[in-house]
Amino acid sequence: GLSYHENWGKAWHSPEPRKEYDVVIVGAGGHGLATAYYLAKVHGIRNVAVLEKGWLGGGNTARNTTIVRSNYLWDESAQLYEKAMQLWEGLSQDLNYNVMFSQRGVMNLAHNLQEVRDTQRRINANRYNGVDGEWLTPAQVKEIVPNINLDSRYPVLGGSFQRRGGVARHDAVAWGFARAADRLGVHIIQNCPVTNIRRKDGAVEGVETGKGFIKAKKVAVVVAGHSSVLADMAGVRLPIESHPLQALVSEPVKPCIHTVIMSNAVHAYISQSDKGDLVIGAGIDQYLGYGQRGSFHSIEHTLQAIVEMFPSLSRVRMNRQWGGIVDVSPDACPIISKTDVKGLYFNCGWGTGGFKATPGSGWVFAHTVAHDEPHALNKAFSIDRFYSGHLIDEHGAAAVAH
Ligand code: FAD
Ligand code: PYC
Repeated sequence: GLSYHENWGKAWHSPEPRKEYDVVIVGAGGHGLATAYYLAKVHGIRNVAVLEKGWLGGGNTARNTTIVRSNYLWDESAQLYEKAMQLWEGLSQDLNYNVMFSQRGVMNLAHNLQEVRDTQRRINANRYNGVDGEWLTPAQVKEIVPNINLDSRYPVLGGSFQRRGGVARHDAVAWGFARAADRLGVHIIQNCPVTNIRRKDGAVEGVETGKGFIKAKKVAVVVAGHSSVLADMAGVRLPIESHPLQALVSEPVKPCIHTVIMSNAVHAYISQSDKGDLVIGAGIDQYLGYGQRGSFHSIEHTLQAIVEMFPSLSRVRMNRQWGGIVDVSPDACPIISKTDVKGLYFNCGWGTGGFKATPGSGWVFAHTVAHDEPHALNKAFSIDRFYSGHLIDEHGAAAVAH
């Protein structure tokens, strides 16, 4: 069908690496590519390479359930995720690439009285921060999601609703940022694993890779589940644990779920893709590991909950299941930070919830790398909070069981 389009140009080039760059970004997920794009576009730094051990966008960017929202509890995180939301709202135009951002709303269900109180508190905090949110009674939940069973083993007592939340097409986000960064002169180099970070006199010198040594004035690491592995190469310790997180999709069915529904208590969330697949995700697998798969009992538990809440889905067949490796920090918040090694920066700890942050993460990380100082929006997310004790506990708003 596409045979008449054989002269299509490549979306991005695959250059041989230069000997030296101003900035080397490790990891071509959405966050690394967004960082490269904003470095080039906003800060005019174009002698940049993004090094990827596999194919671009093949990590968690390709494996997530694409939920986008900004309804976090504390001021610091609400403002950071809200910046990302505002960037999402203009992203397809900015990149000239359709990232299929669909603001179909995100609902977080409450199943017990404590969850009702916590959720209502969060809605109030959100509104103070200019983040939209409203409380839904069970009847209002049913109006938006007619096929939900409110009276199962997990009774629905209400929920929050962020109407500006929704989903985006994960691959398109990586591809859109990659193409736009490439057009600004950024080198994107795939199949190029970083195997060591060289330092001299307390400063970064460059990276050893599968394609040889590459010198760099600055090295910015954005490798999600492999963050502590890369940190170890530079003698830096990060308070990060790597866990599998699983998701699965069904065969396509006719439209039956028109918003995103999340339930922390039952460890399940569900939406429906434009193609018709039901996209379902689980809580994290409790063990640590780097295998991009998970254990059967986690998804079995999730599907039990989904079927209790949506009995009409009990006969739908599941097509595919997979796992990604998420980088979980002690307060369920990211680390976007300089390190004690001059010229070395880390952006990690997004855990189960970094897809929604992709443009905002790139925006503030590019600023941090360009100025060697955090942006006002990521100042509170520096690594030193684990020494000062100024943690930002977002386990509740993370909305995925940890
Ligand atoms: P990645 O896309 O993983 O990119 C990191 C890249 O670094 C990878 O491509 C990897 O190959 C590369 N890399 C690693 N080591 C090296 C090396 N040594 N050299 C070179 N490259 C290297 N978040 C949400 O907001 N909403 C959701 O609905 C959601 N659902 C999720 C569901 C699942 C099942 C999973 C696994 C995650 C989910 N997340 C969600 C979390 C989200 O996917 C991540 O936080 C986010 O995608 C991280 O983006 P990234 O660009 O940092 O990571
Ligand atoms: O952070 O909203 C989220 C999320 C949903 C599924 C996984 N993470």
